[in-house]
Amino acid sequence: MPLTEPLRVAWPTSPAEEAASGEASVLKALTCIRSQFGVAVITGLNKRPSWPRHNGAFSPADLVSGLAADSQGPALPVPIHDLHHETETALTPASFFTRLHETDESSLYWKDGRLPLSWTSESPHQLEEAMGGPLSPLLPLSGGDHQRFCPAETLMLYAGKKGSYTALHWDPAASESYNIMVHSDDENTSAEWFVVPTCYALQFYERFRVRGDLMCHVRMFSAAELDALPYPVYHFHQQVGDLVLLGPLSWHQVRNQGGTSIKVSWSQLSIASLRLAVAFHIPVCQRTCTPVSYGVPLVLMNGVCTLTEELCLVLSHDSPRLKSKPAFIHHVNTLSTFLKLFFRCLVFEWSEENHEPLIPFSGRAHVLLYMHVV
Ligand SMILES: O=C(O)CCC(=O)C(=O)O
Repeated sequence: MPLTEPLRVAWPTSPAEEAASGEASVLKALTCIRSQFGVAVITGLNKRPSWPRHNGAFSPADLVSGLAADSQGPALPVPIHDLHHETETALTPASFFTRLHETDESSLYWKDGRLPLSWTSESPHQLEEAMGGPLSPLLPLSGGDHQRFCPAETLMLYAGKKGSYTALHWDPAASESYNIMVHSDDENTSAEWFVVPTCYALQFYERFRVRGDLMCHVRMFSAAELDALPYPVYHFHQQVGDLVLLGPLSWHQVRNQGGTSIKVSWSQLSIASLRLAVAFHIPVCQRTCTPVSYGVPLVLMNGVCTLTEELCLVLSHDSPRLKSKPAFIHHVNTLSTFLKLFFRCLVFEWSEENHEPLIPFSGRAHVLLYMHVV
């Protein structure tokens, strides 16, 4: 099938337009990935007035000085992938960027890196400035991100240029992926994405897992191979200011083009993620012994406990936070979904095929919880 374009949502350029249509734009993108299981790109966020611009914000120099401030001295060496030689080497952030600037093409890739606190944690941080207001539900642990029940750090940095790439993979726990390019050297710099969307993720997995290389993040597929598949595969270029949103279980590969770019990625666990994780991802991960099968049951168990406590509080104190009727109904529906999904995890763990419990709590706790819930 021919390669397909994602939904592109151009972000409004003025504060007045943003106030009028920003929320609707975010909803459109989220509906695309959560209900239609497509791929969305919100473009032009670097043109927002609130996009951080001070002292070359988000530039390589800003990254180097931010990390140096965090380590209260010169920035420490970080692991850099040399994709050509299939090795990993330790370089200081400054020497990594010097090496990149020496050539037009480099297989050195700083991937899955740590971000400076000034970008992601200090208040107000740069990512918050870049993606505040109507965009803030898309930030980690915001909006409908159920990772809040078992917080895990998912923010990651990608810095590289032409010659570097991330091979095809899907993100853990059927989480949604968010990725924003925050810096590029020039207008010829981009990242080329190929995405197999949610609906065909399992089909794709079944077709290629015989080769055994999907889970290892090592295989780059050619455009022709993906084009020949009997279902749509998304193909697009991400430029500075573009935020890519992928639905749960989307397989994706990324190739950097042109000069140096810096991207920031994170993930969210929506209800759709949890449903798909329980139905598909956990069984697949258990077959391949991937530890990700532990995370989702933990999120569900903590979620059941927290949502129940919150509900008790509302019922006993008429808490102002959840007083309004739609919010209350939403809360009850969420708890009910969490309970059903947690049940499914318990049943799965105790089924004939799985004699050994794989989730990290004791059999007794399973049974007590099961009794409590019933
Ligand atoms: O930009 C890249 O190289 C990979 C990004 C990625 O895999 C992600 O954001 O999930």
